Amino acid sequence: MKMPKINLRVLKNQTQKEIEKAENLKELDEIFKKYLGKRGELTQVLRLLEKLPKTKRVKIGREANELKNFLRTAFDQKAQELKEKAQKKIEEKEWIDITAPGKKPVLGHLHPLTLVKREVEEIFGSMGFSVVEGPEMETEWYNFDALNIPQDHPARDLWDTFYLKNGLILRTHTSPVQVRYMERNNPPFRIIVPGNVFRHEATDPSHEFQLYQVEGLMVDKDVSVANFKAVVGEFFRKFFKKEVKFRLRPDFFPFTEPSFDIGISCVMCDGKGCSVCKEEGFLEVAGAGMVHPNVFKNSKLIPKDWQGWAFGFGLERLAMLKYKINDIRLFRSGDLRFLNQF
Ligand code: FA5
Repeated sequence: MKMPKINLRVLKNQTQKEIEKAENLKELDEIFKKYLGKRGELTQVLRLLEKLPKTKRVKIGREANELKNFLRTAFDQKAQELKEKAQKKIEEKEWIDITAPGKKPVLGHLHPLTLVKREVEEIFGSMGFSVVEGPEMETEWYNFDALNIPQDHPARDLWDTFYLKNGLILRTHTSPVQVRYMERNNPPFRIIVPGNVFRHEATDPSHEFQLYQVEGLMVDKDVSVANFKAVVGEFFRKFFKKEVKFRLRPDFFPFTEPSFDIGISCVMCDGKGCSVCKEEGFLEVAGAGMVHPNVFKNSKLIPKDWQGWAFGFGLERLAMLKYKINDIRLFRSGDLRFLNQF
């Protein structure tokens, strides 16, 4: 049989070059198969050996086996090298410096009105007031009639009302909850009612069409304006953390008699007069008064048996004074430059 010409040196050079060029383990495996696999070029040579005459067989056999061992070592070394390279790449990509300071997760924070609402609840809570809630969609009965505001009474014009298609309205104040609560609970009691109210009003630095109010109601056998002043004074002291100048002025609300509004010395201008307090030096923060006998009647309580006072604070106005905010519209603007300061 005529043997094909075998040039082991050429085979060696060629294999070495290809091994050298392999970029990854897959490529290297292909090269291994090409030369040392079942049908690999060197494997073929080894298979043909037995067909050679003995003299040649020994010589070529030794050389071919030496080449096989040499190439195996070369493949192993290259495989090791590629594995290390791949590992290094992964490490570079996934390297973690466990001594580096951690990244703080960005946590949200509470809205300034929520902060103020919670603080108001806590302060009144410390004076024995419970927190009560009522519906934002309200009947005209609770929002007006039960509060001594009959259909044709001009006082209805005090609050510009949003009327809903379902026959209800968006409550214009938190006072309807006074009646809702008194219908179901026997005095004595003290409650506050924080909640959203809605008014079809034009906005300006101190007016919004959606605002938060906190209603307060205290009913007992012998409750007076003096009690009211003491409680409100204590609230202001705790809320502003200092002695605060405030004034009660006669006002009119159909559901209180007498009625007054509460104004606080404007912190923006120190009482000198500015756009927030409309040049008055005082900012109106609440309406208040002694509960009207008709409201007791409409709440199924006997007026001569009970006395009570009530107030309705504007929560935004309190927050404006506390944090020196000069425009009420900022609260619901969603402007993060404003909100992130709290
Ligand atoms: C009332 O809403 C009465 N229900 C308050 C009350 C309760 C009186 C119990 C007597 C007894 P008034 O409309 O004045 O009253 O609103 C009360 C407070 O809400 C105001 O003093 C003010 O602080 C705030 N407020 C009212 N309207 C607005 C508005 N458009 N924007 C911002 N704050 C407002």
